[in-house]
Amino acid sequence: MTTAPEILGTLHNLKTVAVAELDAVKDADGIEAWRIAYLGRKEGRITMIMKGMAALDSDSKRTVGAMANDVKALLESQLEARIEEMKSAQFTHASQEGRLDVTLPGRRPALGRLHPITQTLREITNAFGTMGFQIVEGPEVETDHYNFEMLNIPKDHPARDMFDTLWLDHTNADGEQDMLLRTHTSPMQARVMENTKPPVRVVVPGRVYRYEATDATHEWHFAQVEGLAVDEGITFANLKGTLYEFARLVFGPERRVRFRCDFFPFVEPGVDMSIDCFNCDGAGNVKGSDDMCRICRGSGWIEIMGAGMVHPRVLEMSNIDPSVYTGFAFGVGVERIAMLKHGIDDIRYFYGNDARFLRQF
Ligand code: FA5
Repeated sequence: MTTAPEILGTLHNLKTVAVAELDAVKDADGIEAWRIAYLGRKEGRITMIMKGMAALDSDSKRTVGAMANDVKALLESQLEARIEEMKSAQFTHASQEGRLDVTLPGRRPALGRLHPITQTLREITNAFGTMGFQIVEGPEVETDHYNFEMLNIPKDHPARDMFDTLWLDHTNADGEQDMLLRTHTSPMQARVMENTKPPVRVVVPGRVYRYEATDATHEWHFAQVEGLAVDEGITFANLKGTLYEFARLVFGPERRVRFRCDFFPFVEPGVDMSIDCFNCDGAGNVKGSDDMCRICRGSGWIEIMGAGMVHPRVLEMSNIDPSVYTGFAFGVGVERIAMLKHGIDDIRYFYGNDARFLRQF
């Protein structure tokens, strides 16, 4: 945990470095990059420092908070001054060359933004980051071995039907198709366990693919965040505690959460976790009518992830002794989280490339 004197030291250094960097900035792009790095509302250095104060006692919070606000105000005023300075330098330069027509309307530069799914993905990984999970990434083109076999789904196992797979045109020595577009981020469970000795605590964000018909809550490609924790003495209580904290961080304390038994061959026991439907507030029907809510299909709940205790067989296959270690795993659907957070009633908006939709985030 970071202490108050450490945070004060960081703020002090940050002020000096930030002002020096701002002086060295040469153009509008540099100014914007500097602004995002230091004053960005989501992940700027000042914001991150303020977030880090949460664990301090109230006296320290007051002292550190006051200094953080002072530094923020100073950086904001320095930024304004630097922008004015650059504008007047530009004006002098251009008018000296006789090229500046001050009567022309200004041209507003088009600023890009992060896709709402990228934003949500970062929010999810940040939430698990606060609980000590590291981020790792894996390949989207996977082998049958990692996507299925290492997850306790051998060839011809009926559980393969749970995942409508997009196979690649590639065969092994026996003439069997052996490469695919990963149907979930779970293959990274085995890849991580093979290469890391417990304790393991990782989250794996990434894109997955399924040969599936699309509807309001299903896409054929979507994003998942896998989670895996393996250590001595990990229990189902740890899984529930972690996922409750995740729901609290991402949705706030008022959202209701439900766990139900579910089957995944790579966990035992397995569950799915749902959150009450944002569209009908969990009622199952459209407010003031008997019409069924089309988002939760009348159930009042939206499933956001599968989870469970890592199956001993999966640990064993990755050379981890199940008599010593236990673990939990989960796989969150990112689009479903974004829909819940923003009240979006059709998943297909995310990939329709309509700028009017995307501009809202
Ligand atoms: C899995 O993919 C498992 N790998 C999850 C898991 C991981 C279970 C670790 C146990 C341990 P499932 O097929 O239910 O499970 O997908 C997980 C989540 O992805 C779902 O809860 C849902 O939020 C999302 N999801 C599934 N299919 C789609 C789809 N077609 N479009 C959008 N999101 C989807």
